[in-house]
Amino acid sequence: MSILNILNFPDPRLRIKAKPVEIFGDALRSLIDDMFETMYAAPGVGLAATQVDIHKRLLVADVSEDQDAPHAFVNPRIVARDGVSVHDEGCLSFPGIYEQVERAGQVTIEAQDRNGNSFTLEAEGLMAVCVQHEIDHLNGKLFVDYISELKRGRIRKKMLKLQRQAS
Ligand code: GNR
Ligand code: NI
Repeated sequence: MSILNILNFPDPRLRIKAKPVEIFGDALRSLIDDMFETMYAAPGVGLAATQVDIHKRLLVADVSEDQDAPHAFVNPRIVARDGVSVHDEGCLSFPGIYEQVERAGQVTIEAQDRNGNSFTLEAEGLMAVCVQHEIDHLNGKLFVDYISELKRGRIRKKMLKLQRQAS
């Protein structure tokens, strides 16, 4: 297993739209394992393949306290949404940035698991927030796209400054 490099905003690769996963096999399972290891090490509650520069429709999530409830979603689709919830969101591609985002409160997700078997999951609370945030990543959309252009510009400047200092 290995920890993968996470792209930081405003890296243009975060805007690439991911393509469906068509081949299920050892390479996919090994990528999923690496994504879990990367997410747990960060630590984060979710990670989309886009964030590790892999433009396939695949995400991992674990919103449990004890990091003992791993969920992998391959080719996920939200097939129903209900209610509204506003949550303070962070993103591993924006270290130190938190913003309130309004999303659906409950979602029904259809996806495939690591072996290609289809399943349906109803999510609410942080899991619902997380899956919506991750599916946005797969579409090249970021949580700062929901806030004002002024705030987004300030965040962009702050991120670029941090990246200059780090290199
Ligand atoms: O670790 C994460 N925490 C989080 C908190 C509130 C809403 C969404 C998230 S997802 C984020 C990890 C991440 O960047 N996934 O793409
Ligand atoms: Ni994110």
